[in-house]
Amino acid sequence: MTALSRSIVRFALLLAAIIGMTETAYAEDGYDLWLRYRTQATTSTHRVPTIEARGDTATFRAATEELRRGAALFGTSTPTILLATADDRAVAALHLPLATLGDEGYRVGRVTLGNRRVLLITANTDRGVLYGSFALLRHLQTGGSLDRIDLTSTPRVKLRVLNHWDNLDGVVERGYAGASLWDWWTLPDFHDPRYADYARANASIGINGTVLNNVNAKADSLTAPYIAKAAALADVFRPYGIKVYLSARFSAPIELGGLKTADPLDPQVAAWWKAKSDEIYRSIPDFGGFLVKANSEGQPGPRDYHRSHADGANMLAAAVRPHGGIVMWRAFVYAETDPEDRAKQAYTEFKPLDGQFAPNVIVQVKNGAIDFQPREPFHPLFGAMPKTPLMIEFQITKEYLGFATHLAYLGPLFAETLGSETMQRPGETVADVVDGSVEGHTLTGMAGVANIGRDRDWAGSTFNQANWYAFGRMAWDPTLGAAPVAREWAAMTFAPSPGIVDPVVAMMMGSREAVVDYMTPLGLAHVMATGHHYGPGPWIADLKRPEWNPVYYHRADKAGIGFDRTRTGSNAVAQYAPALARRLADPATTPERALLWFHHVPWDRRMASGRSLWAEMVHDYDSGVAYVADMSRKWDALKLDIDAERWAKTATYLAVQQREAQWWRDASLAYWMSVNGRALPAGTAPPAHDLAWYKAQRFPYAPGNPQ
Ligand code: BDP
Repeated sequence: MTALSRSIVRFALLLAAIIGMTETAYAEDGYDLWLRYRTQATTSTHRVPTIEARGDTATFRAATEELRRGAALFGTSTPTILLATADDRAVAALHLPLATLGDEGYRVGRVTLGNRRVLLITANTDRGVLYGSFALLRHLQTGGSLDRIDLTSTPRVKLRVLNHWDNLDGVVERGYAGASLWDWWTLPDFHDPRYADYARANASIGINGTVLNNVNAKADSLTAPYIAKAAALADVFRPYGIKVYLSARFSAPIELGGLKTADPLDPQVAAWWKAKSDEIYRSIPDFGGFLVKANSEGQPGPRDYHRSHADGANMLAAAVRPHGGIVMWRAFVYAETDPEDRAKQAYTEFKPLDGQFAPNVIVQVKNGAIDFQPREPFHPLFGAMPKTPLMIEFQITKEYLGFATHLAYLGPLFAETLGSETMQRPGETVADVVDGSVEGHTLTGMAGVANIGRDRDWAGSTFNQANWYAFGRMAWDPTLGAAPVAREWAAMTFAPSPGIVDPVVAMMMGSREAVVDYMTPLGLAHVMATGHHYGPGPWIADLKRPEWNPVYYHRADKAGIGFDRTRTGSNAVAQYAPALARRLADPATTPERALLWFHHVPWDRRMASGRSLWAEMVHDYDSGVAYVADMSRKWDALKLDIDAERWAKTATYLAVQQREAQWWRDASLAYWMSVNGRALPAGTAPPAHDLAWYKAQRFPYAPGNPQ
């Protein structure tokens, strides 16, 4: 298309939008997320569906209102939509098999009531009805028809929780989408309308819990004024089925209660927490409970008093138990003084505690054993603590995957971890552990470190919204698959036409692998710059604690590269099930994508491709960079199909990503060459600068870095 005809098309579209002939919006800023409810129809005439709600709770009202918002999706053939719970007389008379839906599942389908055909959204609870309403809207947004519609679904995981690493001063640790959404200062008085929109977005993907404050918690969150503020948020979220949780600082009895100790076995400490919990429940009757980061990265915890993590968790669990609350106790621990391989420490600490946790404790384990890297093998605790409910923690915010500006769809990362076979029992996957099916645990959960902030588009970029979306959908059902979820999201976020969905999903599906390729190929990890983790820093070797230094993780020398986690090294492989441990103990049977995570191997090692390891690394860096260029090409081709504002921001971010992918590749190669003294394979472009230049880059104000 020539520039002139392109402008003509643009002008026509603009005109059409202005006179209301089409719903193609030009000023889309991403605020509406995937809840846009626009149609592709060229006419805006539609009838408003008749909605009959057989219930008058705030949740029923939220469902009704949402369906009204989406009225345009129903087009002209509008059925009567009936919202009713299973105990409604008319619904009960239908004898539908609703018992298996539990208290959050739903069923959407056409039924005949008396002599009326209606579209029935039913469930055992009003929350289920709300989820069903969102499912119906999603079905229409993704191009589904109302003929023979039959949507039935029950969540496989009970707690589907966002973790906000939001500080009370509005700074979000590892946040790249602006300040915290919670305006603690004007709470509890002012209810920013965004709070309700946040709740709608979460309910639409099945998220049913939110931890409001950072795991690096301040005791202040547990004071009366802040409890009142949290209660105000809980009031807004309640109709949407979302419970509020708080991160608890373990030393709060000292800081707030004036006690001399926070020893979990001290009766006064236990009594303080009990009284504090009672106080919280007086304001928030459905308070979810506490999330705790203890004895990790300087946080206080039971180990300070020579008590175990179980002692600490159980004491808190006893405080919330009378109210139905739970404790999510994090396993992300590595001690300041412990020389053991960092990847082994959580297992070493927690595995012996299996069976010692109270029934309302769930141990929250990061997807991998280090820290949210672009790729990590699944955490060895999954499958290793059968008597303990384990929830998985993913990071939705991309601390180590290019912040908000890099396009990296995390669906494949979530799916890869959840689909990993633990080999503890035949066929057992991480998802089977997480959904509790292996041991029959009913307390199950998935946590995602939120990527949400005050940015107009909530997540810092349109494509980051997909990671929030995918987290919720895959927490509801870990077996959904990354590609189907991406398709839904693309259809809802842009339009349900293959011309848009196909290229967008094609961009997304390889995007995380591209980040792995240009940052941490073949099992490398934690080679990012210090503190903010922005950009490459594989050369860093001067930080106080060994495991803070990238050189600790890659161990590159003249002969080879990689962390030996076999018997000749840290023997971390032995933390996996024996059959898997055997496989990972041998470089020949270790998947190449995890090679350098488990093995120190020579630069000359022959890879499956026939290339040497060194040539393979160079090849991976180059493919990562090339993938970004290809995403840009695909995005350019969509220019006329996507509203100008969202298109332009993404295009700009792709250009940033291109530059930074190149920087990662060049800096990494310059450094590896300084270590291995090798030349680049023939035909490979040399780094743009010398190593000293890369080493000299400083970014003191990179976002998200706690000061
Ligand atoms: C790391 C982050 C740090 C968090 C920590 C955690 O760099 O900011 O506090 O994880 O999960 O990824 O506690």
